[in-house]
This record gives sequence, structure tokens and C-alpha cells, in this order.
Amino acid sequence: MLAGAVLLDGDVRMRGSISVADLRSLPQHDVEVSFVCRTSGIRRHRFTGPLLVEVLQAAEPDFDPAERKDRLRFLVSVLGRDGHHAVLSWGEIDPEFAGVEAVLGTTMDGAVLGERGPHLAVPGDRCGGRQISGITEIRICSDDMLWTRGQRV
Ligand SMILES: Nc1nc2c(c(=O)[nH]1)N[C@H]1C(S)=C(S)[C@@H](COP(=O)(O)O)O[C@H]1N2
Ligand SMILES: [Mo]
Repeated sequence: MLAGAVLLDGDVRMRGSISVADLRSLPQHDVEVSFVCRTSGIRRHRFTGPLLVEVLQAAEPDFDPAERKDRLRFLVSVLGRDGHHAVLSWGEIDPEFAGVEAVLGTTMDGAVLGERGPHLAVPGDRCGGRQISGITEIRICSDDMLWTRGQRV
């Protein structure tokens, strides 16, 4: 896999590696995020890149085509090179629902991220935990396993 590429896996038809060039071929968005980290205070960064939802849509998630709201059962987990990962819900990033403009940044504060890998920018998050740097992998799945793990206690 090329340095800086992201592996897309899970419940999508087009699993595989997305290069930085692929990310740059999609419409580019410009977002500014500012968040508070308990250890280092207020942080502010500007990112450009495609919307996360458009990258995922291009990979054709396994939504039931006959049921428009089936997509609301899907979860997206974003993993950084250091092992940090966090989840967004499909409804959160879908423009027909909450429409949070989460971006897979290929530049940060004007500098190309290149082989460091893209950076997730989640406007509106108050803390930094989902502003994930050095992304290596994104997985998407339905909530099926939440409902098949046996009875509630
Ligand atoms: N890959 C990765 N990204 C991460 C983290 C991490 O541990 N690993 N920590 C998050 C947290 S908790 C914060 S506050 C911000 C810090 O961003 P900064 O480097 O701009 O201060 O990075 C976020 N992104
Ligand atoms: Mo943080």
C-alpha cells in the first residue's frame, strides 16, 4: 500500500485502498475546526479534503436499496496509525440527516499531509478525540452485531 493511503473495509462493495490522489480527485472542502483539549488548551486547524461521506458513498456501502432509512443503522470507525480510533454514525454525516461536514483532510494549515496520511476534521466537536491524525483505515458496518449478541440483562 502506498504511503498515506487509507484502507477502506467492512460493509462496502468497493473494499480496498484509497490513495491521496483519489481523495484529491473528489470535490474539496475547506473546514476550520477549533476544539479544547484538556492537556493543551484551545487548538485551531484548517483542513482541505473531500467529505468523509462522499468518500464512503463512492465505495458503495451495503445499504438496502429498497429501504431509504436502512443507512441509519450504519457506523463508521476511523483508525489512526497509532491505534487511536473513534466512531461516527452514518446519520451524523449524511447531508439528509445531521449533515456534519466531516472532512478527510489532505492538507492541514496549508501543508500537504502526504505520507503522514489524511486527518479527520469534525467541525462542531468540542474536544479533539475525533480530529484523528494519520488515518490508515476506515471501517463501516451495520449495527447488526448490537442486536445479535444475546439478550439484554
Ligand atoms: N491519531 C490520533 N489522532 C488524534 C489523537 C490520537 O491520540 N491519535 N488524539 C486526539 C486528541 S484527544 C486531541 S486533543 C487532538 C490534539 O490535536 P493537536 O495535535 O492539534 O493538539 O488530536 C486528536 N487526534
Ligand atoms: Mo484531547
